[in-house]
Amino acid sequence: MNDDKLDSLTEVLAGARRIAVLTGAGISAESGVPTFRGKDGLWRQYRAETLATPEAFERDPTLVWQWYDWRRGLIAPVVPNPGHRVLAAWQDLFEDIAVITQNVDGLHEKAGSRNVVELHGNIWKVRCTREGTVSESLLTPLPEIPPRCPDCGALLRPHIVWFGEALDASLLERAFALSETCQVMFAVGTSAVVQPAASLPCAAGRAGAKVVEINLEPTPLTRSADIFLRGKAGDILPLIDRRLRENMRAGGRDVPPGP
Ligand code: BV8
Repeated sequence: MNDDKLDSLTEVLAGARRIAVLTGAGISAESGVPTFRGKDGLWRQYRAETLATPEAFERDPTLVWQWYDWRRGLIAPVVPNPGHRVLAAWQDLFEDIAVITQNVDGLHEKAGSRNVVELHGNIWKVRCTREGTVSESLLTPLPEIPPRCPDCGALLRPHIVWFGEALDASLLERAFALSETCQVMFAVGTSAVVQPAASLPCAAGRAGAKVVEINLEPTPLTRSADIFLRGKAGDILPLIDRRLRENMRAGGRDVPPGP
């Protein structure tokens, strides 16, 4: 990343109070969580419509649960990477930083981020298909597939938003409000194709925020972003963090050491 881009970004950040960050599977890739559309992505081995849809669950709940149980097993041992940790540490630098994630792996909370909007749910939560009650289920592998509600015996489903399902309206409203009132909006590790999440950075830009994209490659968002930083989130976010803290200290701010 060239120094001018880094300097102009850290200048904007030094004056910002409210930051919003939309993250996708790419921020968890360096923790070992497979992405969806990458060369070794989840969708390469499976077709989305056969698994991550309500119709698939209706047709074959065992198959869908086998896939999620396998993913839960993959995610259980992974830990947050430097990208997650920088975003958590920025809670001490900015008045307000919100992480809006499409990921279901829970790694932002594990890294210490508190204001996290999980747009697509969480792979460690299950929901009763009859009563709608949501509970946490950390057992992996699952003792029985498909799992059933201990209260009523109905099927449990992953508390995850599938294709063709509406997102939680209050979460989506909160995500747009955060995007439209921030001074800087990051889009980190997302292919920016899944709606309505992909519309958030555009909404932020229309509301006057600086839009900064961090990705290995350009996406449909890149042409409208103010700054595109090409590379790994786990490298670029720590680089921004170091330069930002240097600038803040030079400006006389008492800044804690980075993560
Ligand atoms: C809805 C849960 C309406 C499942 C997921 C408008 C236009 C077109 C289509 C639609 C539209 N509105 C709705 C749709 C349909 C659909 C959609 O958007 N389809 C797409 C594919 C075209 N949207 C929906 O169905 C949504 N529902 O709108 O409902 C409605 C309204 C009322 C009533 C009824 C219905 C629901 C969308 C949610 C679907 N669920 N996940 C699960 O996880 O099992 S989406 C799934 O994709 C994941 O959540 C994932 O997070 C998300 C987005 O993918 P990314 O996170 O971006 O991951 P991806 O692999 O694609 O990309 C990774 C990126 O990281 C790459 O760019 C790569 O270069 C980069 N990268 C890799 N490594 C790194 C890196 N970057 C930096 N550093 C690295 N190290």
